[in-house]
Amino acid sequence: MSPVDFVKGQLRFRCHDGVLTERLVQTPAAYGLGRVPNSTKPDATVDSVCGYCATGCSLKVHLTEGSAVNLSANSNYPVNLGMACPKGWEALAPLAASDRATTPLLRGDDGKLAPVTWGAAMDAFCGRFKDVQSAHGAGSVAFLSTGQIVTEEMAYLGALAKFGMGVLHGDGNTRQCMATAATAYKQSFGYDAPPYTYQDFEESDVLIFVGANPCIAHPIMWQRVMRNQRNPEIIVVDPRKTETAMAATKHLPLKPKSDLALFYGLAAHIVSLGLVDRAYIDAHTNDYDAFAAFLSDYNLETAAEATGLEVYELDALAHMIASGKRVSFWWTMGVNQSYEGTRLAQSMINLALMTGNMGKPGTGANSITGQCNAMGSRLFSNTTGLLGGRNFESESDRQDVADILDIPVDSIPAEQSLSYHEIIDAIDRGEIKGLWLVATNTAHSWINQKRFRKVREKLDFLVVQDMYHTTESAEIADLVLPAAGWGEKDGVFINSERRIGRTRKVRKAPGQALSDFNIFRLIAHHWGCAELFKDWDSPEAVFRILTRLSKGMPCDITGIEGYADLDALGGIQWPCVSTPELRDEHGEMQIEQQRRLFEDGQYYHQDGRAKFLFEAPRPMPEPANEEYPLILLTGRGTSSQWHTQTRTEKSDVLRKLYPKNPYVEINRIDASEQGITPNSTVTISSRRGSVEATAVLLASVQRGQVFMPMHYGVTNHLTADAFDPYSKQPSYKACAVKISIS
Ligand SMILES: Nc1nc2c(c(=O)[nH]1)N[C@H]1C(S)=C(S)[C@@H](COP(=O)(O)OP(=O)(O)OC[C@H]3O[C@@H](n4cnc5c(=O)[nH]c(N)nc54)[C@H](O)[C@@H]3O)O[C@H]1N2
Ligand SMILES: Nc1nc2c(c(=O)[nH]1)N[C@H]1C(S)=C(S)[C@@H](COP(=O)(O)OP(=O)(O)OC[C@H]3O[C@@H](n4cnc5c(=O)[nH]c(N)nc54)[C@H](O)[C@@H]3O)O[C@H]1N2
Ligand code: SF4
Ligand SMILES: [Mo]
Repeated sequence: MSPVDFVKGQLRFRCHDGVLTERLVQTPAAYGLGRVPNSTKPDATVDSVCGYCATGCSLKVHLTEGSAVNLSANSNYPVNLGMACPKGWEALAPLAASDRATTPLLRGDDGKLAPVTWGAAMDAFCGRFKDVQSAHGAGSVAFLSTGQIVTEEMAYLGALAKFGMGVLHGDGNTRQCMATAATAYKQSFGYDAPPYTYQDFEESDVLIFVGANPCIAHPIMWQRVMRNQRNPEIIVVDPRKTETAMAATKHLPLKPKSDLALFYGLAAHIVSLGLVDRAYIDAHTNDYDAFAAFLSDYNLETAAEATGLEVYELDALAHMIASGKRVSFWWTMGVNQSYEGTRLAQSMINLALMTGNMGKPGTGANSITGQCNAMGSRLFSNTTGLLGGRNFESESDRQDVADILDIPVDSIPAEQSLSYHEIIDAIDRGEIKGLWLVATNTAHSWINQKRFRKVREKLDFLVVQDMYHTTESAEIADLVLPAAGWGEKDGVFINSERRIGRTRKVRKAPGQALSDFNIFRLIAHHWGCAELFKDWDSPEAVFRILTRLSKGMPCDITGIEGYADLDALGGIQWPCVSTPELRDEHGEMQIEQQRRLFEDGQYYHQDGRAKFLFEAPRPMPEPANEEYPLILLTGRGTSSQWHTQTRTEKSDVLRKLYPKNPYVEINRIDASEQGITPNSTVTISSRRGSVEATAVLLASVQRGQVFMPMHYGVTNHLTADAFDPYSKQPSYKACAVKISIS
């Protein structure tokens, strides 16, 4: 089962059990990338944060006559220390693709999308959406945004839609991704605040990865783990033996969705051993006694029963958590994308609190973020929370925002937005008739596609704002607005460790494509609400407005005066409060490059304490049964594929590093019992539909389970729309399916 590496041409591959993945440590030479041909020797370089994942690596972009010709990994940035993954190395390739949207496209009477001018596109956008609003009310137009545009654009979109256009409901694709972590932190800590800094990967003695596959999804974070000199225990809790599980010191292949029972059992055992940190609990938390009482129903046996793991393994893990010097929990989508994700995230937060593993180097209950700017969207997208982590329902919050932005307070809606799936439900009920998608490909990534496609038919007008006119969503739009992508515009991203970093325009967008920022300005003008945004005339001007909006909030960044500060320091983590001590006599910032939260044990609830939250585990919404005997897991396939593949499929190099066609990983014994042979075509069916994929037979998936990457459109034709009741995040990771030979 150990991986095999081999080199083919200039490419170095890693092969896991018959499946090609790619090498994780990158040097330009290993890939034949990052080499600048002599003819295009750069005359300048600029640093820009990568536009894919939330690691937030800095790339050094090589310029000739002001335009990007190549790039390399920045060795002088505290995040990636000279490393980048294949997507980063190939970040420029998708910009040159032939299917870039270069003019607005409007669906004509013949039912076809045809090029129109920006003027005609604006007439259609404003005319059609205003018609919908006058017929069905202001709330009948909604938007769905993203974690992949710069923070300044996100804020502009949210402010334009909600304050300028009277739109009541808008959410982001971060609902699919980070809503659970955000909700869990808010409830436990009083604010959505991932506490860690990447240095913690290197300073921990016990790292517990839960439902996270950083080897594939966050390869450079994984490299940071590999730099840890403390000989750490690395525990991976995942039903599959992932690339990360293979590289760990211990893999716990639990049954899908049994994590909550696992962590309650571990917590109960730690209590029974008397290994809790009572001093920390008493000084910094609330509701521990109720939690301890709740735990009386749990123990290692109940955990072993639920998870299928052995009591002795769990006992060892409980001792490691309770006695390890520096213990850290790291979770990603195996936790967040669950019908009980919020309580599950909090079950790890509880363990960290009760063992005093918070606020110290190498500790923490740490959610790893997904997209390059998911963290920006959590603070500033103005979707389900008011700008800066405020609440729409709070009169004083609305007044604060109105004062800072100098806009009438009654232009700010007093109600909370519907979340993503509630917006889809409202379309289904005929209450929302206009939808605007910005930088997200709902017609591939959203759960239960068959339903989404049906619901789409109920919309009077669908606008898709994207870099490409070929995405599944653009193809079913009434109007396509051509957008510039990463590398074609300026702004900031906020990475997983709360680091605000700059990304830059290093190329001109093709044809008439405009940055999202300029599209929003154009819409404000045509809609007739430009007056509200008179000061929002450049990304940096908006960044300064955002710093004002952060004042007094936990994410306070009033100390950052402009982009130059971010350049000078290699990005800056929030908070960064303006104080007299922040700068020396030359005006230079005196601030640590790596900062974690809660070092003083002060949380953001009014009384400064964190809260224990817990609830009994519930059964899986769609368990396997006789007709559908297998549990389908979904997630990331390789580090060369990004989501719905609109960008990564445009690179010749990346395309060589992943399978072209959809595939399903099946346990070898299950397959042989059904007569399924390697690489044959099989039909996978759920209660919602049937799709075909190539069978890949592995021992790394357990019996009774199969795995399909989300990168192929077919996967979400199978998934079942179940949601966490608190975070409203979809439970993408488990539904019941059957497989037959095609
Ligand atoms: N089954 C299953 N489904 C899943 C998941 C899973 O694990 N399993 N994961 C979920 C998660 S965590 C996520 S985050 C979502 C991701 O789902 P999506 O957000 O839908 O996926 P992307 O392919 O990243 O879509 C981004 C779109 O924005 C466009 N774009 C890129 N940059 C820009 C820009 O600067 N401006 C504009 N206007 N457009 C731009 C791209 O071309 C692309 O069409 O998928 C979710 N879906
Ligand atoms: N190459 C690449 N990198 C990416 C992305 C990408 O598309 N491609 N997307 C980015 C984004 S937006 C995100 S959100 C992250 C996602 O990053 P990850 O969450 O690390 O990736 P996933 O593969 O979606 O899910 C992680 C693991 O959860 C496991 N899992 C499924 N069910 C359960 C369960 O019940 N319990 C436990 N413990 N584990 C379970 C799956 O087997 C899977 O290995 O990656 C980011 N990085
Ligand atoms: S790890 Fe993430 S941020 Fe770093 S180069 Fe790869 S995709 Fe970009
Ligand atoms: Mo995500």
